Amino acid sequence: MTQLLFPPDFVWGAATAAFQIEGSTTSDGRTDSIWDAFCRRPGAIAGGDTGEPGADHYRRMHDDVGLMTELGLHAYRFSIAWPRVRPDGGVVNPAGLGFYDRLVDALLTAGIDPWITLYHWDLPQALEDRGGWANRDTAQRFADYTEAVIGALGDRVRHWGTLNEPWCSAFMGYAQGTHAPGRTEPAAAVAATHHLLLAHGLGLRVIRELAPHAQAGLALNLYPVRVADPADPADLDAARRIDGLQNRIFLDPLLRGAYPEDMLADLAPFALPELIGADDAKLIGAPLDYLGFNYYRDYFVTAKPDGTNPAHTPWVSAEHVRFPDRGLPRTACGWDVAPDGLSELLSRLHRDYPGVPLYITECGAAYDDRITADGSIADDARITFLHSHLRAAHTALAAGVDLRGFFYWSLLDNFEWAEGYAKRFGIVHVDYETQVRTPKASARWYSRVIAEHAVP
Ligand code: PNW
Repeated sequence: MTQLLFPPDFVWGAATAAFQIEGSTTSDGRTDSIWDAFCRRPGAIAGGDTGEPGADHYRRMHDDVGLMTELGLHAYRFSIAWPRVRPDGGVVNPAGLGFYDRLVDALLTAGIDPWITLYHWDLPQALEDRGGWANRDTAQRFADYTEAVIGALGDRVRHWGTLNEPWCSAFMGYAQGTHAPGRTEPAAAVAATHHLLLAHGLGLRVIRELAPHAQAGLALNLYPVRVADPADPADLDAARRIDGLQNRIFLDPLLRGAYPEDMLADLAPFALPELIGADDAKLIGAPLDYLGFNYYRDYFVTAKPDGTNPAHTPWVSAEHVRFPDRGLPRTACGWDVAPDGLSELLSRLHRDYPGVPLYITECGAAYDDRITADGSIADDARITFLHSHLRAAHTALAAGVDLRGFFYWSLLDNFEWAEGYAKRFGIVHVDYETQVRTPKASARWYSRVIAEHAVP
């Protein structure tokens, strides 16, 4: 049997996020985030699910680190809950910081490298009450929060990420309204985009000052965009717009120092040019030690109408674009399985944004896992997904792309945002009644890949 070998220093990890796994949403001084509030809105979350019980990780943290050790993970990417550290966005809460202090120590003792994301979507609701990400001041509040976290953990943690998927925060949260805070105001989404990028820049400056030896970056969600009819100028324009709104509006200011001209023009009616302060571009474009990106699927786009007309979309200034069905296999989330897109995306980043080491900070799939009579979970579909995406990553490596690591999403089944607990992404199954953890077949498979530095 042939094997695809990965470099010996390639980082193999798994990822989670605070609100999705922790539970204990009122413990030790934590107050509401926008997700706690959004979960109370009737109809917002499938099944009426909330952040309780999560995977009860707040109370089972030590067992979960034990699980990571069993799987042989090199690195664990997790996020810190802002409303634990600065409840209501206000003064620092040592009890909330204490949890992460113990988690970091447990990981270091186990020889697992902590990769901390500062913002994975749980803005304190009190800051949303003052305008949320549509308010420029929230970026400064993020810098204050970053200062508290780096002050407490910066001596031990080597890898930091400011934001996770600012596209989701801005466009699903403030335009489409399917994510917290559930607003449907396109101009607020555009403002949120800029203020999130500014928060990244201000947070990065704090990290550079307080932890000069740390590696810092962030995680974008990037998608290759494929055009339905390359001979149709309207379809080509649709692809340009979606690529701009999803990928370039973040990549360009971060890695080239300025928003793309076409996005500035498309979003002029939403006042993007006016939002940009004198020093913003420099802050946002400060050098990164790595670029993380989350890969789930590609997009297939057309400008041809399909008879639908959604009231709210995340696609500000591209509301007419449609995503037709190509008949590809899909995950339980209805997302097309498109591993080729991963190697393409890696090659594009290498070509268009050279010089920055790349990490796949999330990649994974939800499937309707079934527990068999003997208690095992034979999630063959997830293994196939993982296998094909790791092959794609290897293809890019072989082509010379500077890819340094891969984090599976997710370590544990967890709260899948608007989909609630119904969608399971874990390589470890969680029984939400008993909180019993059961590694799925995919966990065993991934564990062997890590041990052998190779994909069969
Ligand atoms: C990412 N969408 O979220 C997040 O970083 C994770 O927290 C999440 O659990 C994972 O991917 C799986 O979904 C997304 O509907 C959630 O387009 C939803 C979408 C995209 C990304």
